Amino acid sequence: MGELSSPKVLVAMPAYNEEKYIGSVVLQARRYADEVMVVDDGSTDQTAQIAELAGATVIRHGENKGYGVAIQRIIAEAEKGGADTLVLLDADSQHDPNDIPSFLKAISAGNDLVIGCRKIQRDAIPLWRRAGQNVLLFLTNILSRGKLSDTESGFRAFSRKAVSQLKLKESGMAVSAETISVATAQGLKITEVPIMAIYTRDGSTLNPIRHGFGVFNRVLVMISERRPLLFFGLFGGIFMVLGIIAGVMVVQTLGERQILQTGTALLSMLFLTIGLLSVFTGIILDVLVRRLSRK
Ligand SMILES: Nc1nc2c(ncn2[C@@H]2O[C@H](COP(=O)(O)OP(=O)(O)OP(=O)(O)O)[C@@H](O)[C@H]2O)c(=O)[nH]1
Ligand SMILES: [Mg+2]
Repeated sequence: MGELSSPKVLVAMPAYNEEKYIGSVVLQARRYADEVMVVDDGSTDQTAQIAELAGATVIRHGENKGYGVAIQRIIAEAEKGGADTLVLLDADSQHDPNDIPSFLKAISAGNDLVIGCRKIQRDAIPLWRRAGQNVLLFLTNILSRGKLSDTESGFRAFSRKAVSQLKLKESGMAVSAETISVATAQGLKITEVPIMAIYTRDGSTLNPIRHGFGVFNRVLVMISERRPLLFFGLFGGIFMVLGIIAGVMVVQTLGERQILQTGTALLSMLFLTIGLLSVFTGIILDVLVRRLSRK
C-alpha cells in the first residue's frame, strides 16, 4: 500500500486467487510501468503477498466485492495518483504484458480508450465460449454503435481524460461492456489493438455460463437505457406483427365461415396494445435520453 509517486504509466490488475500467475505477470508488467497495482479481491490464497513481493502496490478488499468494483477502485486510484495512462490487464497470465507498448502507442496517438482484441488466437478459444462471446459482442456493439471486434477483453488502456470522466457502476464482469457504453455516450475516442490471448487452460474463477448470462442481462438493461427506441421499438414491433397476424386470421375465418373467433380476436388486441405501448415507450424514452445526453 502507499501513495502513488506521480507515475506516468500505471499498470493495474484485478486479482482473485491468482497466486500461481500473479508474480510473473507483475514482474513482466513492471518493465513497462512506473507503477504496478494489484487489487486483491478477498483472495483466500497468497495472491496479495506474492504481488507485494514482486513489487506491486497492493490494495486489499477484505471480502470479494467483484471484478467491477475492483476496476472502479483502480480508476479512482489512477485519478488520485495522476497517471497519464492506465493499463488494465488480467492477472491470470492470459494477457501478455509485452503487448503493453502497443496500448501506450495508441493512447499517445490521441485515443482515450484502447481495447485489446483477441483476434490472433481466436481459434484457441473453446467453441462454446466463442458462441457466447459473439452474442455479447453483438449486443455490446449496439451500445458502441458497431465499432469493436472484442468487447469483453479485460486488456485495456485509458487516457487521463478517460480516467477522470468514466464513472462506472457495474460491480461484476458487466463493467467491461459498461465502460464501452459510457465511453461511447461521452464521445471518448475508442480504438482497438490486436493482442495475444492464451487459452491453454481453464482458468475461470467463475462459472462461465452463469457469468455469461449475468453479463447478458446487464447488457440488455444498458441497451434499454441507452438506445430505448431500438430496444422497445423492436420488442413492440414483434408484438404488433403477431397482433396483426392474429387479427388477419380472425377476419379471414369471419369471412369464410361466418365464425367470430373471440379468443384469437382478444389475443390480437392484447398483442397490438402491448406493441403500441412499447413503441411509444421507446419514442418517449428516446427523446428523454437525447435531452439528457445533450447536457
Ligand atoms: N477483483 C476481482 N477480480 C476478479 C474476480 N474474478 C476474477 N477476477 C480477475 O479478473 C481477471 C479475469 O478473470 P477470469 O476469471 O480469468 O475471466 P476470463 O478471462 O473472462 O475467463 P477465463 O477465460 O476462463 O480465464 C483475472 O485477473 C482474475 O483474477 C473477482 O471476483 N474480483
Ligand atoms: Mg482469464
